[in-house]
Amino acid sequence: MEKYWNKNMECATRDEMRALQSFRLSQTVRRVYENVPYYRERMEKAGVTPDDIHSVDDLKKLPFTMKQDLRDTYPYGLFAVPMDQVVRLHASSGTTGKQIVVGYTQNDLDVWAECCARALTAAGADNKDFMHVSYGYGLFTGGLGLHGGAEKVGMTVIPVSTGNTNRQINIIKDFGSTFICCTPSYALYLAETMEEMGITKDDIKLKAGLFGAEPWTEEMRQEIESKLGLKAFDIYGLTEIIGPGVAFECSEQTGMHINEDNFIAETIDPDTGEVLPEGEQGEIVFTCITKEAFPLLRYRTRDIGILKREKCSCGRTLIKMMKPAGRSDDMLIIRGVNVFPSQVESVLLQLGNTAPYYQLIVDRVDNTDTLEIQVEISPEMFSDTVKSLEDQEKIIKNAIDSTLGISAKIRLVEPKTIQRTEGKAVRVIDKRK
Ligand code: DLL
Repeated sequence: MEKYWNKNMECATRDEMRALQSFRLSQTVRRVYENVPYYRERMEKAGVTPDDIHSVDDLKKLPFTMKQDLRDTYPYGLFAVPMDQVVRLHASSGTTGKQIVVGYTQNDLDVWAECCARALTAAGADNKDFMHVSYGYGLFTGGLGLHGGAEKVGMTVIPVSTGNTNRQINIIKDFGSTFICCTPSYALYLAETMEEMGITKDDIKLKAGLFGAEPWTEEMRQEIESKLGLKAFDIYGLTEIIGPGVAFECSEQTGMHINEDNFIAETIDPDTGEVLPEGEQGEIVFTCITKEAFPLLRYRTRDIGILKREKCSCGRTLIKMMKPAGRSDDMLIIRGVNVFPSQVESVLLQLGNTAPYYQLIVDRVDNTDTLEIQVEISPEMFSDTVKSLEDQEKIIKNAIDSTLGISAKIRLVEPKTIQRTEGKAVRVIDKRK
């Protein structure tokens, strides 16, 4: 039996949801127009006023908001309430550029906890479960975001944060954690460390995990599930919109339901800004329609994804986004060809014989882009003959070249060579920059 946290919202009819979205959108636009001079100026320039926004169909009249707008108004220029109503700040540095700051009212924190509570409930959690939170606590939204959701569900929350992997495993074992959340790459590192400590999946009680904050493939899901003995669910979000819980997976596991009563999603052509029909791949854009302190309008996420509204066996009617292939700014252009690190991950894990650790090293030699892929081999392979390693290298090279459409140099490296991370994995080193 599928469990819901808020069945009214998660299973609303299309008409009910659209009416609610339209109402909330027009209210948010008016509030933002009245309280945020930056937005008012942008809207005036675009020739729109709140009186032009009556329904979701009018969304396209509004200008986009970009990360640069957040930087230009740093730190509080886009806040829509006085600071005495702001009870929490979070920040995100990203890999490049100045950090951005976001704020929450008490009501925003409640909305956020509800979004995460829906995700946890969809993964099967209830108040009898123990929740091990290995996302970082602090300015990063992962730790405190899922913490709030788990408390709302009434789970016994274990706020471990990142670090000291051996200790984390002892806690999972001794405290009887049944749920865990961390990045998918850290989940694998936990599995690897567990093996070194001689602890098997039968010694722990984990039954499900919520993994996100970075792209990961179906193959990686299978790897995590078999090594940790749990069911792995995807969870998506970004600091600018609220944090984790913007979208979450249900038992069907064919995409993530977007919490549409709080965030309206669109896909656009990243080059022209044109809105694409549902089902077409494009850049995902979100508009917050319940946030008080930091309600972004038409925020361009840079995440490349597909929106699908199909009947889901879980009973939820919330639109789904397919696993993002990656970010348009993570996408590498190598000799003119678009390459996502997730394509490499998928090939490697399908082939087997390698550990799920890899890094793409891109450089420019004599004006030509080069791509080297360092791949960790499994400890079993490591003890093989040179000949069989060479054969393996060839097999990987052929598979990678035909998937990516460009030629890559494959370098097999010893187990444990590629650095493990507690947060988001570093998949690319681009020396051209
Ligand atoms: O990563 C929030 C989060 C925490 C999500 C914990 C899920 C779990 P940021 O640090 O602002 O926030 O990074 C947001 O991470 O735009 C995507 O590019 C990427 N991302 C997040 N979740 C997923 C996912 C958090 N499930 C950026 N799959 C987003 C693929 C994801 N990419």
